[in-house]
Amino acid sequence: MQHRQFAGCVDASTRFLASRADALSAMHVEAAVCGGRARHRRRLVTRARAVTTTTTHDARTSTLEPMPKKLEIGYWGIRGLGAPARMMCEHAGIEYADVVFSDAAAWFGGVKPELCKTCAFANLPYVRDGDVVVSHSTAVYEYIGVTAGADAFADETGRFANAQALAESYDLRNALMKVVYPFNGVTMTKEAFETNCEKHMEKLPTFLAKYENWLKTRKTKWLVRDDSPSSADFSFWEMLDQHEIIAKKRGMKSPLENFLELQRYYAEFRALPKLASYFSSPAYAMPMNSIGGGAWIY
Ligand SMILES: N[C@@H](CCC(=O)N[C@@H](CS)C(=O)NCC(=O)O)C(=O)O
Repeated sequence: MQHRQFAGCVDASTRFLASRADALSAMHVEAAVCGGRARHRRRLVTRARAVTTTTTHDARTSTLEPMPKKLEIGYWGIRGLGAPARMMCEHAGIEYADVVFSDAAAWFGGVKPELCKTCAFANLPYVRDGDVVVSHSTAVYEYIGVTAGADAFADETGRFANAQALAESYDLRNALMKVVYPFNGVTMTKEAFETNCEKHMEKLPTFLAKYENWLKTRKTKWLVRDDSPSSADFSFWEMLDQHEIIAKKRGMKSPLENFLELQRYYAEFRALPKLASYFSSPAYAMPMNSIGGGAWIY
């Protein structure tokens, strides 16, 4: 797999997008860059990434896999809700522009109002595919999943299994966010964070047991499929990884200690060859949560 990366270089990525005749993408990157003054220009980090379409991917040999497409993912410069979308594109070998906003003005005052003309729900993350704009993380993951083939389930049972596993991961994410950020009114001080984080980690096995039992009941390698992770896997794995990191940072044991099936699952996902370049990329090294947003843990 060949990657052309233009890390942290707005002009290069803009040129890249334009050279790919993706006029709308280029316009939005320009809008993000030019929407602010020069200092905004310096602070906005836009990365564009290309994966050659000539690469042969195992997954695409399946009849379930549609042709690769060119997408744009927009999110802040954190893992947050953006990481699963980035991972999904990397895993599928989809050609995509990873538009990273590090300046609130560039998003709220520039790109968001523009995208709202197409999608009134426009938010971060979003995925843009030509004229189509989709926001809300789970819908974004599902859009990429359908586009990439990860969510091309053999029947409706698979679709609803994926929807449930995805919704459960969002519940877990919401529980974590009450601890991580002050804006929800629950964790307003560092002291409250220490207490709430402890309680959250104590409650985490309740979530993990559900996933452990889900895998044992379904007897599938991934949450829905055997042959490929689906959108729910990318979302849930990100949650597993964030909790592993939090546990390490706090000198705690792995939350997966008593969950053998999840240990297998976590390790096998991390070892996916198609994600190797993602795990060694700056995208995986981004903080989990926003320092500017007041997160108590990154
Ligand atoms: N329910 C939405 C929540 C989106 C959201 O809260 N996005 C945050 C970052 S995690 C944001 O800063 N959005 C920018 C905005 O409100 O325009 C989702 O799942 O995507």
